[in-house]
Amino acid sequence: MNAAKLPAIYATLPDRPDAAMVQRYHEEGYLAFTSVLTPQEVKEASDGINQLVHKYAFNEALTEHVGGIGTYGKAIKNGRGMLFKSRTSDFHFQVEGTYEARPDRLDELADNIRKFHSYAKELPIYDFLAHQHPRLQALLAAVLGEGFRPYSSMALCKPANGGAEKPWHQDLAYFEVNRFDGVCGVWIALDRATVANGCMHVIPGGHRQGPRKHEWSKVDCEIITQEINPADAVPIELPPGGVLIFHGLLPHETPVNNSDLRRRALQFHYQSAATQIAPQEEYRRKFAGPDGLFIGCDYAKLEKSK
Ligand SMILES: O=C(O)CCC(=O)C(=O)O
Repeated sequence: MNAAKLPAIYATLPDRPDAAMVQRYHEEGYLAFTSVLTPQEVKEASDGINQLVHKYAFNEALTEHVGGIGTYGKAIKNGRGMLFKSRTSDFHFQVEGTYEARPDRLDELADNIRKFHSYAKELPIYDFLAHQHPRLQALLAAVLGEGFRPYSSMALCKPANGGAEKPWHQDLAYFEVNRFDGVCGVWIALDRATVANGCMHVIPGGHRQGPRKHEWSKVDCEIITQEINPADAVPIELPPGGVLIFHGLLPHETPVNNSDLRRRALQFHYQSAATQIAPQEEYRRKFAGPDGLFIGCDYAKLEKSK
């Protein structure tokens, strides 16, 4: 591997990222830092997942309990899994695959969560990490410019022994916005993330090629195989508290967790001041192939295939 191919992983996140770091983000589409959160912050953020499961799972007053996201479970593997939806906000979480959640086994349930959605306001630690952590906020201002705003909070966890893959995709294949140069994700490891338990893999510089064609497979929405070369990918292995920031067009994936160690991570997305939610038609015209047809994750098609 030559020096230019070494993953852009730094030991520490400075108070103010320097110009070379910011340039590297724009060239490679990502930066990673092994040591950002304190051990106490990692523990609080990880314990928070158990706290939220204890508060909301099987609590009929707070959550509605449904059998799979919009019943997409019949069409794609990653749409399976029991879903607990808040009755008063967008907060919801989904259990991994066919795991049978039980009210008398809530810690076990917390170890078998696949997805947490819209959770940033659920606990002070998430609010702090998403909106106030000084060095993360400085990093976001450096890559997105002043005036950036939160777009979403969506965490994927990978239970030990089979936590499912998230295949190759670009986040902007999902996000209906008016421009593609001002969205990024911040991914925070809560457990050690390795190749064996499903760490992030990215294609350095792959954001510069623009939107790629996605289709629904039996697993999820993914970039078609002709438009991705896994040999170009680098794994981003991180210790607990390590952070990856990545461009909304950067192709990335996480493999199945075949190890006996769980892999939890938080994720927050942000949009620049100039980036707005777009009418669906405008977004679909932009995230299009040479023939002008939409090539992102088309939920209407998935709906039909149910
Ligand atoms: O954390 C993961 O396993 C993958 C997260 C991801 O790629 C996504 O949510 O878009």
